[in-house]
Amino acid sequence: MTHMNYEDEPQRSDMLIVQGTEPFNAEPPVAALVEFDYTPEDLLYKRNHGPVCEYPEESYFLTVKCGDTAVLRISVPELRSLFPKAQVVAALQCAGNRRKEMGAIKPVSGVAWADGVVGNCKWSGVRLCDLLKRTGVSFDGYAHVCFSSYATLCQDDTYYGASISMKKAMTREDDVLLAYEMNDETLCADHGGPLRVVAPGYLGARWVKWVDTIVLSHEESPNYYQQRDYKILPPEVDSKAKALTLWSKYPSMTALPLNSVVASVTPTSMPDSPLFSIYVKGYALPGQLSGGNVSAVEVSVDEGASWTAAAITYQEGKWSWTLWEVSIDGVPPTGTVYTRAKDEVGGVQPREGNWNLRGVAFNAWGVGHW
Ligand SMILES: Nc1nc2c(c(=O)[nH]1)N[C@H]1C(S)=C(S)[C@@H](COP(=O)(O)O)O[C@H]1N2
Ligand SMILES: [Mo]
Repeated sequence: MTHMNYEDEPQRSDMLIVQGTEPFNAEPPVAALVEFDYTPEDLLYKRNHGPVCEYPEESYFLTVKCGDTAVLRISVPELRSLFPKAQVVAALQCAGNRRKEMGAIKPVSGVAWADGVVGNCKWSGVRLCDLLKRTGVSFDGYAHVCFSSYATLCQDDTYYGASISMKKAMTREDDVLLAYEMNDETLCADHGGPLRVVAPGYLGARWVKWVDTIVLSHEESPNYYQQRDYKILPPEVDSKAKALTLWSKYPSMTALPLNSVVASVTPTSMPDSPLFSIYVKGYALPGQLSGGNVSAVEVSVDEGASWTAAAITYQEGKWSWTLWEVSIDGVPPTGTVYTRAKDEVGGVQPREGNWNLRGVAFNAWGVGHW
């Protein structure tokens, strides 16, 4: 393996739970995470497959290619000045969110993330469709847009890469951006600055950080992280050896499923009663393929026999997360609360999540204890 240099890592907040330092992988405690509509940088998870480096914006260039032919080379300051600034509020989520819970069913391979590898931010930058139109090339026949970052080394390939369909890229309402700002501030190195892909509705792995090359292609990105990872293998594939010949047979993941999570449960005693009251808070995420955001979050203290609607306290547009809270009176001193999200197109979060080797896309009912 190539030697990777971890000497230039940025300063990081001590509010994160560190899962690994080389590469740096960390997530916030989920109770703190849901206190903010827009996740502050200090509380946004950091997920890396290699070192993080700071690059000056002035000398950071993006190259767009059709196949092998470069058709545009543009700096980040030029992207800022030559294109209208587009803005989208979108949740960023790692496919491995809740992996620890899936791993309790049967061991899985990957960072044992709890439920904090998600955040909701305001992203600003250039619309990918505006940039691609500016190249003047005909997109006919190119089915995929591949993003690469050659800037830093990574664990499993010579560069980090991913792709999305040309359709996703060119659908204006899908709001795919090349972002240079997060929450109205210059995008920092940890989150992909000077330039990263923002692909609302798609798993984090496609949001390529430090993007420096875009290739219009007939094929998906050949990169390891598009072809050999971030796929849902069937449950009988329970070892890396079995997976080896199967990766190419399964589709690359795009969207993550409808989900909800309990972030905190606060019990209080009730006057003149042996019973308690609980105050429950959490987040929910849309099942992003369906095209509808979360329409309701319900909680149950009797294993799903009856459900109470939670109040939605924050949701914004098509791609944001949903924050919710609810109080339930008359519960025993200890217990378990479950949650399920519903969406605008009739989807309901399932009771069980499907186990898979890489521990991705876990969306069983949310669960909390008091
Ligand atoms: N160049 C590069 N881009 C990357 C990654 C990476 O390791 N290198 N990790 C991906 C994964 S798996 C996720 S979940 C998100 C994490 O983004 P964040 O660190 O800004 O939270 O970035 C994606 N983009
Ligand atoms: Mo991820």
